[in-house]
Amino acid sequence: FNARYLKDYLPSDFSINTIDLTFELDDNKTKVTSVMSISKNTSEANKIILNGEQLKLIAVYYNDTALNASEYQVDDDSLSFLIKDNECTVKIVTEIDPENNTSLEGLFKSGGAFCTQCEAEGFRRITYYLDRPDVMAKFTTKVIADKNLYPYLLSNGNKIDSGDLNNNRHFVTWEDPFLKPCYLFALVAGDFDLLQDSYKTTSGRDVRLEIFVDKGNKTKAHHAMASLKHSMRWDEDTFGLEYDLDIYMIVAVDFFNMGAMENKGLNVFNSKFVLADKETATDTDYFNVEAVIAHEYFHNWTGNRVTCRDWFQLSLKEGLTVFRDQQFSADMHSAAVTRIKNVRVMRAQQFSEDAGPMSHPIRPEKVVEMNNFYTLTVYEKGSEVIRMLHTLLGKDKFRQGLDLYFQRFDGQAVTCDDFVTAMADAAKIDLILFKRWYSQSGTPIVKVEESFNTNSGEYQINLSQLTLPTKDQATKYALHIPIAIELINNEGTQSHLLELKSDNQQWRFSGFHEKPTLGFLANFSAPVKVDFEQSNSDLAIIMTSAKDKFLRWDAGQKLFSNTISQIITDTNYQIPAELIDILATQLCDNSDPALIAEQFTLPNFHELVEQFKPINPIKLVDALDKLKLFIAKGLEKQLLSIYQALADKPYLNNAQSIGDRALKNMSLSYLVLLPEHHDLVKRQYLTSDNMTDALAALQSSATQTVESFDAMMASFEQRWENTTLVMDKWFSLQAAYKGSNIFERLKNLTEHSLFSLKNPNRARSLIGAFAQNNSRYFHCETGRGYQFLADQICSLNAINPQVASRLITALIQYQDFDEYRQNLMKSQLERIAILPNLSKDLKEKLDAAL
Ligand code: DPP
Ligand code: ZN
Repeated sequence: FNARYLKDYLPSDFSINTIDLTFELDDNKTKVTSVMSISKNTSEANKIILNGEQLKLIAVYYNDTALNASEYQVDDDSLSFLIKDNECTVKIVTEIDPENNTSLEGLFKSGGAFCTQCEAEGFRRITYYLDRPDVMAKFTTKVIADKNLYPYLLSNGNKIDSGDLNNNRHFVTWEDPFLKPCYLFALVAGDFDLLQDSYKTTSGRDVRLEIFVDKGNKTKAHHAMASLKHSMRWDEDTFGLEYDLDIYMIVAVDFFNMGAMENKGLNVFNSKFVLADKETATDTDYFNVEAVIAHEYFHNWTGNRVTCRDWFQLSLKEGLTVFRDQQFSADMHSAAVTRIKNVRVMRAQQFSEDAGPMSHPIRPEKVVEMNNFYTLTVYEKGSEVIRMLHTLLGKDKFRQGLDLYFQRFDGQAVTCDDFVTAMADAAKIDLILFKRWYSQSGTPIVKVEESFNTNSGEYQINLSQLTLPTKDQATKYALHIPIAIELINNEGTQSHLLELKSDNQQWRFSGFHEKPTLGFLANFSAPVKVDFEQSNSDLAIIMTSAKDKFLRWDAGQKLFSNTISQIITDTNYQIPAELIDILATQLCDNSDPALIAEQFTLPNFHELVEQFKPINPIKLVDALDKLKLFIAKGLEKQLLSIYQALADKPYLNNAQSIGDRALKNMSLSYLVLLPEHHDLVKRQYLTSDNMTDALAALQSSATQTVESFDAMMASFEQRWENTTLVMDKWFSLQAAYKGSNIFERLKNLTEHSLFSLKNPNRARSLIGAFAQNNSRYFHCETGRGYQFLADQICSLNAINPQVASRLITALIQYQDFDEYRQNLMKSQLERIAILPNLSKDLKEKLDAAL
């Protein structure tokens, strides 16, 4: 498999101006006819090389004349022939097999429906084409299928024709007036329930909104519809961006590799991010549905109207669109809690990706399989980079920069550099150094030293930055890092934004009577690690007095991780009772229950691995358990009274009620550590009328091996066996079970009639959840946890390489653990590496890791 490099980018020799597609749908022999008008971009161009994979070529016509086999070359991934004229028409007929397409790229079947996924390079599994995002064409799509089985035939744009055909077939023709790259092409055919609504844009355009879901699920689509309308309004209010077609369609399918896909006018969604009602979806699910609906909608401007020149620029659309969806969520909910959730993902997952064998800048320079670069780095760190621009420019200038970006580039395929330059030009600031964030991988460590001169009242901060070498880059340079701080003192807290631009820098602040307490990195103003030792008493001051809620929360997290560090290093360590006093003050503040729940949520296993690596994972799990039990005992009375006060509050779907449930279930997660409170779990499970509470009860039971766990799980299974998304939760709960018979259980689960590796959600719900959430057994001494994961990856390699490649993350980051475990993990990777027909996806990661 060959790597591709950003430095080798060349514009295409040819343009495809229009493409007319005709699909005659059939489970195993779908016929695709493509008629393209092609023109040369340079007079030297003569041979066109079209991408194509897994296609059966039926015929090629050049200006209406069939080419014979000597006039073209076809191999496993391309079709090439001469283009003699400056402008010509090429017709290509191919045949594909959607039913056996388990990779879920290109055209495939999900349940009874046909659907497509073309990003990044799936269109080449539909027909031969210049499958690259800078080739933008006008698409017309005619879909033909059986009328009873597939009453809805959908594609991008506006419906321009429809009618009946022979053999009980019908057709619909769609025309997308906007030029687009083929990764935004979509087709869906099936029988659905349809939820319809409409939206009037600020300028008065009426847009039809349609959400297609499996039969019987219509009532579960209302939240998605409301979320869509909120997103449309928000983007108009915040960025002046309106929708541009007369119709916006969303289709929910059960078999989908990703979360969702922003195809022009026809989003295809993993049903997990559409369907929600209180019985089947948790508050977190509701939040995520809204966020993903918004994300895909926002792509219409940041991604579709202005798209990427090449796939190395993926963060151009993803980093920016994640930033936009995060801002939207922050506006719709508690901004602090939303920010905390973003930061946890960075610290628990992105930092380790950035330090691991697949480390890459947000704009990668080398790619073997593009699907491997839909990463936390490109998405989440990419969003943090946009957020830093927002912080440096301020809200108004950021908006002006975005306006200029659209003014310059609407309808084009552009680069990350183009984006930053537009920002710099609009704000009239220098962002040359800032651009290094796009080319440098790794997480900078910012070291903080402070001093105070009692005589002069001058407070000094000294910052230095260091980025360690990563697998992909040995040499690192200083970055432009915006650092928001608070200087907390009795005379009033000051906020400042420091711009760290070199290896070392100092700042002085005067006029203090006593040393202020430093709140560092307010709102997580940059994606960095901080090296700064603060006393427990300073942390306690920040926890109660910082203006920025993120800082308050973060100080508490530091207190927890300092404590865990002590427990790990000193087996006789006695956790100080003062910890309980500090925490108790937080329980009294009842202004934001969701925030309190976050404050009491310990840093998770993965965040701590990142801080303490290389580490013996079992010691870490033990330390976490010990701290949690200490808090449960120390605050038992308070937690119990909070729990009881909230236990019987009726379910409502509003911020207060969601926050109350978060706080209640946080309390339960501590109380369950004390056997005398096990009955609370059972009671909550039996009396709950919503999935949030039922699931919280089961989660608490799985992690504490509460006696009634199996009985509750059996009743849960019986109730939900026909509800796919809920059964995913059931499998995940089983995977998190902390009993020593977990491996027999896992074996039985993989043989369960409802388990299948062909459905990505289901595969992830068992295998991913085990590797991610059951650290005690995934990392167990025998190596069985690693073996289980490797076995499943071996099977998935042939079925769905993308899903296999995601799941291998837990093994390739072996450097995070002790040597004994590193060896166990490596030997599993070596087993996978010798698979016959190893996919490109896995090969790229294994080559990096071994
Ligand atoms: N472009 C999709 C998204 O992130 C992923 N395929 O929305
Ligand atoms: Zn996206």
